[in-house]
Amino acid sequence: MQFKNLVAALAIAGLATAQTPAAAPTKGSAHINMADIDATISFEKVATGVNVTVTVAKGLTTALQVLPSGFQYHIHEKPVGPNNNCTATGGHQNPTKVNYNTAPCDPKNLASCEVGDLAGKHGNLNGTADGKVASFSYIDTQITFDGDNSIVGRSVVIHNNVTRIACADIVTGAATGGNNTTGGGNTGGDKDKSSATKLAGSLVLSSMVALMMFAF
Ligand SMILES: [Cu+2]
Repeated sequence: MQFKNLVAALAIAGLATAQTPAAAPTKGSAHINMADIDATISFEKVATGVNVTVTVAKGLTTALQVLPSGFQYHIHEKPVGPNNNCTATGGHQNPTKVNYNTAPCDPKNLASCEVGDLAGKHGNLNGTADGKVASFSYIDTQITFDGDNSIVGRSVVIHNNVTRIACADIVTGAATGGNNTTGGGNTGGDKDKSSATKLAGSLVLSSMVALMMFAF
């Protein structure tokens, strides 16, 4: 009898583990790899906000650049659509409903900026002769990995004046390939989460089997 109780307790513990919500991720990245543009925007939670690292391996040339001020890039509300459809990403991440058209983002007054307006807050990407932009980093104090300002499930879009020229989903975990909807696929998925879920699942399964074996 006691052993049966133990097995039942194990099974319940296994179920409880499986139902515990996963902690918010602390890392993510968008690897843009389309339209001859290769750019990676990485995000990592730090004590003061989210550290953002931008690296452009190719594609942002001065020949392509329309505006003297450079290429804008933002976090957009929704993921990229099928076949790298950047229009499907919707508008900029803007939970505070800032009206960008009437008052441009002033980096010294973050309340004036759309949360997802990384270029407005931290500067545009300046094109180069060979299209590469040296890696640079900054800390954004608005974006987060959970809550209203969460970047999880969103995307990054690069613009050339008003044209959306390239985009990719933000994938949590460390990126290993392109995040575009054609090509590399979402290879940078949250592996920690999936392995934790699998472990919880196998605990439940083994507890269930044990319970069935000893219950009768
Ligand atoms: Cu944008």
